[in-house]
Amino acid sequence: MSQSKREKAAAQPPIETQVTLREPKHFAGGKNAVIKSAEAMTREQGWARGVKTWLAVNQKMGFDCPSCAWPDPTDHRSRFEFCENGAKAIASEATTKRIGREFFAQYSVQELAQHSDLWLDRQGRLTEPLVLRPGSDHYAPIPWDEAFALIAENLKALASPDKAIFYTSGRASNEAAFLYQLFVRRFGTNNLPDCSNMCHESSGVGLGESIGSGKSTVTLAELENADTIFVFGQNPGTNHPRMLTSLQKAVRRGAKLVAVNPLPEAGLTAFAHPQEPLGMLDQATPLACLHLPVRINGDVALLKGLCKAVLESGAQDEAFIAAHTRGYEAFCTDLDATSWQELTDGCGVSEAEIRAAGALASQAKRLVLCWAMGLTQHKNGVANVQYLVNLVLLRGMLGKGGGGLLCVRGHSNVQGDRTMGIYEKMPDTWLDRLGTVFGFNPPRKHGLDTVEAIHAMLAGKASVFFALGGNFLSATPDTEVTAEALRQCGLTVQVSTKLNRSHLVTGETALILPCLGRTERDTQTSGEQFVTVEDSVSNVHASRGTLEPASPALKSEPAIVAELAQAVLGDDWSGFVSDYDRIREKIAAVVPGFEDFNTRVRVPGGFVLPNPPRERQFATVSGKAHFTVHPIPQWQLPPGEWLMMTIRTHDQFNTTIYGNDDRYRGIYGGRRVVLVHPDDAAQAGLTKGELVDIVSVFEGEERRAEQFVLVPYALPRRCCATYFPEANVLIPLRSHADKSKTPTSKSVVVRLHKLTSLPEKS
Ligand SMILES: Nc1nc2c(c(=O)[nH]1)N[C@H]1C(S)=C(S)[C@@H](COP(=O)(O)OP(=O)(O)OC[C@H]3O[C@@H](n4cnc5c(=O)[nH]c(N)nc54)[C@H](O)[C@@H]3O)O[C@H]1N2
Ligand SMILES: Nc1nc2c(c(=O)[nH]1)N[C@H]1C(S)=C(S)[C@@H](COP(=O)(O)OP(=O)(O)OC[C@H]3O[C@@H](n4cnc5c(=O)[nH]c(N)nc54)[C@H](O)[C@@H]3O)O[C@H]1N2
Ligand SMILES: [Mo]
Repeated sequence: MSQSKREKAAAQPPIETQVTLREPKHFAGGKNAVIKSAEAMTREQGWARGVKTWLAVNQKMGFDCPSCAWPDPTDHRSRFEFCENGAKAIASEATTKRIGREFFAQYSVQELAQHSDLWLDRQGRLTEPLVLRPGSDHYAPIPWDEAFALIAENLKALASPDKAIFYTSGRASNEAAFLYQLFVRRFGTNNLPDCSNMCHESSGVGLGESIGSGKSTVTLAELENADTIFVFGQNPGTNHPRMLTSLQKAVRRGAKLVAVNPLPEAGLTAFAHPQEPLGMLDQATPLACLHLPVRINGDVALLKGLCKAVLESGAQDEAFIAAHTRGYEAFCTDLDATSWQELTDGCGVSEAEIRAAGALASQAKRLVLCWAMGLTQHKNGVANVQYLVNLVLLRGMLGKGGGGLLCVRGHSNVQGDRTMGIYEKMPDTWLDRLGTVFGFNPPRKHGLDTVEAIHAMLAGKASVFFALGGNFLSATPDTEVTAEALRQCGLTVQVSTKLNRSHLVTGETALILPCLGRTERDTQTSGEQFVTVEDSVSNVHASRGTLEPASPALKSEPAIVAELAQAVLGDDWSGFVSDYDRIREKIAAVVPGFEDFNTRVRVPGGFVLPNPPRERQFATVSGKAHFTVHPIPQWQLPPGEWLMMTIRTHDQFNTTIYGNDDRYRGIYGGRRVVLVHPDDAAQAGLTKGELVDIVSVFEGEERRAEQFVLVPYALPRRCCATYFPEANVLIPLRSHADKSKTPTSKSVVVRLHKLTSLPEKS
């Protein structure tokens, strides 16, 4: 479909190269965490409203923090149960700023696209449904019923339901997600890609194959009681700050913490708890006793080394292995045949360091392995996760009262959304129950995941794109390609709280449907409603907003989905909207583990879903847990090429930019930076502060991101780091993990091209 008269809006944020560099920090938290929380709160909300949200967040009768999926303590909750970045997320959502029809009359989509992501977010909350008509450059108001009718008309006109794509971001509640997948499957497709495809999909696939369940096997209390904790590829100081409270507790009890990360992240080095008097004085507790500066994507080699060290010290749990696993012999044969030289070459960490960490893993009585995006976003992301499983199986640490796997999730309800059926390939048994409870035959053909959905839109095989939250354009790889894919669509629809770039790069017709956020009261005809979420350790609990909605025209996500379903399917879904207990009754009937949902979720703190691997029950093909064998990934980088990871700063939540600082890494006032080892920089003739273009190289194709400021930084040789989403333009759509299709956001081969120098800023 052509975009008649509309000029293209820029898919990438504008180039801004101001940056100030200071020394990186050696601890996370402290007084600055409190100061920054208060700054965000006062700037966006004001004190009265701000304190009201602070007192309700993560409390048993309050709302679930819209930031990460870190669990809440079951017993000892603090009066302020949130972190600096939770405070920023709340401030961003609960801001008192508003944008409505005047704003969109003033700015065309092309003009809006000239602004930074920070600017877009700072404009305030969306307040009414908006439409961008064919040929027009400005969004204009549209009544809700007309918006639903427009979507219904477009969906019904499709030659097949498979020509529509229904994306979900992991902030949607269980109730919204369940209704949404029901509507989508009743409409006739499994095209339900979600942010998880770009996130922990490698974990889900790897864990599913190896232990028969894609979820963590430990509780929060078990983490805090562990004696040995490894944190792989995760930056909790920024992305899961409340995890530092748990790590600090464990370390104070004598636990040993090992950080496996190319970067010496401040949050893994030490933590000053901002709610402790000494913490407020920046007195920090040292955390990791060992930092293994693994090369980017060196984890398979490193984990093989750890396993080899465990075997050499005879610390394997033979009884557990014999009773509960398969594949042990092949696993040992592979390790025997792998030399220490191959292992150290493969990860860039010395044999002595691997052996030191291996000794800790061997001696552990309660070993917990935690991980996040540093492991999943590689071609061999699934293999990375399966080697974590191998190590845990070797030590018999599943369901042993304390040890296990902690897959640290991102979005606050991404795990719950999957439990509710947001998945392009839900198992047949699940679909059978859905069909029986609702009296229809759900489609069985697997749907499209995120990468496949982009290909389908590009090829004209899908032409309606609907997003329940998120920022598809900026979160997905290959920004310019994804932009073209979205521009090919006849209709793109975004259910959103705040303005983002996916509202600007659209199909021929585009809709913005503004919804309530977590912090807001949700009142329906039967009274005030609550929703539910599931955290990283499978705890399901209620979330009740406390604030007056940003606008009377907002609808809740369940209401939007239900009204859309009514418009498309012609059924009456109003019962679901008037009382969310009616949705939960159906969830209880369809989803295993949710029996008596309405009663159990009303118990303060909620309930924990069953976790078969903890009981040493493995729903794998053999009924046992599986050791797996994978080769060490080989990176033969010719001179002048680097392996790049795209990571988050301390001032963003994914594509939502709260500020321009990355305080712990000492980078202030700008986001367009590329971090390289000082010796690599010197060798390449590059100097601190100079501007480079980054060119990625993949299967003979080149992609360019312009003008990044060079920052010498302590990371392994031949590795470099940039920030997401500015660098997404460099990630080829076809470069994704085997089996999980997670884009390789942390393994991008790049060259750095010299430009003219910037004036010295620091
Ligand atoms: N404040 C805030 N909180 C968030 C988010 C946010 O953007 N802001 N995002 C949320 C979401 S959706 C998610 S998924 C999580 C993300 O949480 P993280 O996974 O912590 O996020 P990233 O910044 O991608 O950091 C990945 C870490 O992995 C390391 N790393 C990169 N490559 C490798 C590698 O090859 N091997 C190893 N061992 N390490 C590597 C990086 O140095 C970095 O420390 O956080 C969630 N919470
Ligand atoms: N290069 C690179 N790319 C990555 C990653 C990476 O590490 N590197 N990480 C990947 C990961 S882990 C993830 S999870 C994805 C994230 O992908 P997404 O989940 O698609 O992106 P977000 O930036 O979290 O979405 C932010 C938008 O969600 C909307 N929103 C916020 N709250 C709500 C709400 O309550 N309801 C609704 N309906 N909308 C809301 C707002 O409009 C906001 O602009 O990005 C992935 N992309
Ligand atoms: Mo994520």
